[in-house]
Amino acid sequence: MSATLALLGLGSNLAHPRRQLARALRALLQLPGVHAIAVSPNYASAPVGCDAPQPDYVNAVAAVRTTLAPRALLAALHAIERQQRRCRVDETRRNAPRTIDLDLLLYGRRRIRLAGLTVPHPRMHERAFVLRPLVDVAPTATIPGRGLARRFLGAVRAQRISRTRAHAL
Ligand code: PH2
Ligand code: MG
Ligand code: MG
Repeated sequence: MSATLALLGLGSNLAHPRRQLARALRALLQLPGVHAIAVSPNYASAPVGCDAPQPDYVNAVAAVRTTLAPRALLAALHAIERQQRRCRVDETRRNAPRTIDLDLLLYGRRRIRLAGLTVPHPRMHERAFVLRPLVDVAPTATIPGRGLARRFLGAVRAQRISRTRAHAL
């Protein structure tokens, strides 16, 4: 089976976010059928779209080559979230704070609409904390149906994000 380039969003705003991102990356690298190509720097930003105050996020994007089908890849991402004690049952509020959030942003040039899985991620083009690290690792990435990801950077420049250090892998 041929490998597909997938772009994954990582985010955390609880329990030592940088460590959470490093731990999730290590787990990603160990997945059978997933080979990391590039990982962006970490970026810190205020929470977007949250109704109550919560800590700032640390975000990054990883580019991987994978032979896993989209559903299998998503299941593997959810398993890593569970290993890091992300507790979805506590997340009665939309966008509740989380130890780790792993999002399948892009899967090749595919558009996918399945229950619980929409690719491209429907809000990725509106979020600086996704676009900036995505363009770092994949400068020519295209969001199917929308065009070059980097073309959306201008529209989100009012969203403040700042490069921040990374925890050792
Ligand atoms: N994730 C969300 C909601 N809001 N804000 C920032 N800055 N970073 C995130 O990763 C993030 C968010 C839902 O997944
Ligand atoms: Mg998610
Ligand atoms: Mg998310």
